Amino acid sequence: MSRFPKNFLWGGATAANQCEGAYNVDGRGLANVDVVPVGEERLAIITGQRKMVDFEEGYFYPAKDSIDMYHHYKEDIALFAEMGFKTYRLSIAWTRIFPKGDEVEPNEKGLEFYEKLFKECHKYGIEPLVTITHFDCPMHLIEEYGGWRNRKMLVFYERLCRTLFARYKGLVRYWLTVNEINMILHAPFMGAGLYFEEGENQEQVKYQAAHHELVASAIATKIAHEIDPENKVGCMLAAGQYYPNTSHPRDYWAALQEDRENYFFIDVQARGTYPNYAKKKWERLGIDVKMTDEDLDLLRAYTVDFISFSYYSSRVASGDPEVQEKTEGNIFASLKNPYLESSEWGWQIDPLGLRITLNVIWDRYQKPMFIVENGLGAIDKPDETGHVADDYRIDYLRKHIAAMKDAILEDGVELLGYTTWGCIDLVSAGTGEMKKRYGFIYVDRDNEGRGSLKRFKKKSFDWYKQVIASNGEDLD
Ligand code: P53
Repeated sequence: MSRFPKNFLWGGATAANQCEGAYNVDGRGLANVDVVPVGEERLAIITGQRKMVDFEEGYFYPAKDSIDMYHHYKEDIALFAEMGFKTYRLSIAWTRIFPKGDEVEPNEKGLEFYEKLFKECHKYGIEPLVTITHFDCPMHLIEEYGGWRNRKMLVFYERLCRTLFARYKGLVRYWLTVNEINMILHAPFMGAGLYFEEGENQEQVKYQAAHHELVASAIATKIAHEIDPENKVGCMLAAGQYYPNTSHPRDYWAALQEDRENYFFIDVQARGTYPNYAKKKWERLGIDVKMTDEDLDLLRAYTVDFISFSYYSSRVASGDPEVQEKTEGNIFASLKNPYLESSEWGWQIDPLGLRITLNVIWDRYQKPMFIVENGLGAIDKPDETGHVADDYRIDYLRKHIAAMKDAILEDGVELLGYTTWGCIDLVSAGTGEMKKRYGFIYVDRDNEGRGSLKRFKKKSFDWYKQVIASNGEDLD
């Protein structure tokens, strides 16, 4: 009988800015994600259309305190261990290590924090999986240099990587260079610290910044291997296969174009060269991405060891300009798929789409994969004891794990592990809300920042524990 691989890495995932809080503690500097408030203007700010570079009067900034994992990490990791996590994906807050981003010497307090955290993981046999930058860019680098549009970012990012790889050698083996690297096209301020001036060619700026991120990622892979040959470096894509809206060839063509917009990044990181379709597109749009021969050598020589991605939903594309009905509530708004149900935030639920996505990525790259985000954002209603009966979340995860199992056992894709998104409730990246919860662990905190911050196990906590204990055999 075929089973999940013996060393399959089950676990959960978070990102620094969405859970740590303690935004000004122990020398931490200000980052882009700190100054993104909840509310109507959030979308304009994360997309770089409205400039907000500091805290402004009259806004609420949820990342300032978040669920204060900075001070609760021992308690939280103990809970992860109780579920049997084999791995915990987290991200480094760049501004804890280099508060402004361009210093030469790192902030020892910041380095210590993650060192303690990684040791805490190892105490329980949990392998840390570290995202080097997850929607995270020091504000100083944005104001002084323009964020990733500036080539100097290569130097600052390399310094960050060297510092991390040297300091955490033996403690961390799995690294992701840039979270959801394709997000730069959809939420450029959140993804890459970009905001735009009036009349600027935004596509030009985004692709130039993307080039810098891609080269930086190759450099990171190079030095990760140099510092410790045990290191495994992955890229990270916001994935979700596009379906054609109908069998009309122009709809298939549209879906192919949309997929390419996303796979473009992974084509470079996994294959090492810019695809022809991208060069042609740039030509057509008058985009001139400045790159050196050395850049191209680095991209070619240092491709990633594995491909990680987030998956929440599949997407739909149409080549018919008349077809317009979009799903809501998602930076990756796509056409509505009439065959699928939606979450409370309008994200469509498609477990088979995960199997499809896994197969497409496997066919395209033949590199080991890692699902590093998947889950259901929902409104949880705790009873008087704080317990949440989140059967809807169990149902979502069960179906997605079953689909992943089919991809491994029936289709033969190579998958290293699976980490659910927001294994403990945290602040939503898209909306900044607290009430959009993904966790196995409920955190008493609301949209306005009120609450005791107490942690409670949800029903899904015990369910996931049993999934891991049975290595994915017992999903009921
Ligand atoms: P939230 C949109 C579409 C796909 C992935 O998102 C996305 C987003 C951003 O909204 O981001 C990833 O919190 C991201 C996480 C984020 C998670 O998906 O908006 O890597 O930081 O929290 C879920 O529900």
